[in-house]
Amino acid sequence: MLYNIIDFEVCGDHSGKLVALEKGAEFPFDIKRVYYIWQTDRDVVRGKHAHRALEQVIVCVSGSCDFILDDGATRQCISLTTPVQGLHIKSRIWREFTNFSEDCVVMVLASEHYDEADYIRDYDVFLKELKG
Ligand code: T46
Repeated sequence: MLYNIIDFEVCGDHSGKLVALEKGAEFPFDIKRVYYIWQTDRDVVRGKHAHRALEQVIVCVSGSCDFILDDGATRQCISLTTPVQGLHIKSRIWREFTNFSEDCVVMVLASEHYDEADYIRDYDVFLKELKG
């Protein structure tokens, strides 16, 4: 499985909408880090790596962008277009993301603290580690 889509519960009425993400049955891991990305030009390709252990839930809280996911056997493109869904990516999945709308803000909820040693930034090394 390359990814899961999590549908968030939305509170709100005519005064606006709210999504709360808390540790609990509906969330797949304990959140240790949150970061967000914005002001990325449409054609920039970010990511281009996999993680050895890290899991993430990725939410496009504004605008849209496309994620290309790859497990070494299958490659799939998923468009993120709504703040009411999260893209859950487990470890050992190669990801690239691009096609950013001007108003795109990507928020990432991560299962681990930042650790450069957790990154696999070379696609051939990624394939080798999958086989190993
Ligand atoms: C993913 C997408 C959605 C830090 O210093 N601390 C951090 O917590 C992070 C995430 C990054 N950095 C530094 C490390 C690099 O020098 O910021 C620079 C860019 O980081 P990274 O290559 O992780 O950025 P993206 O936008 O290519 O990818 C990130 C996630 O790492 C990635 O797994 O899925 O956001």
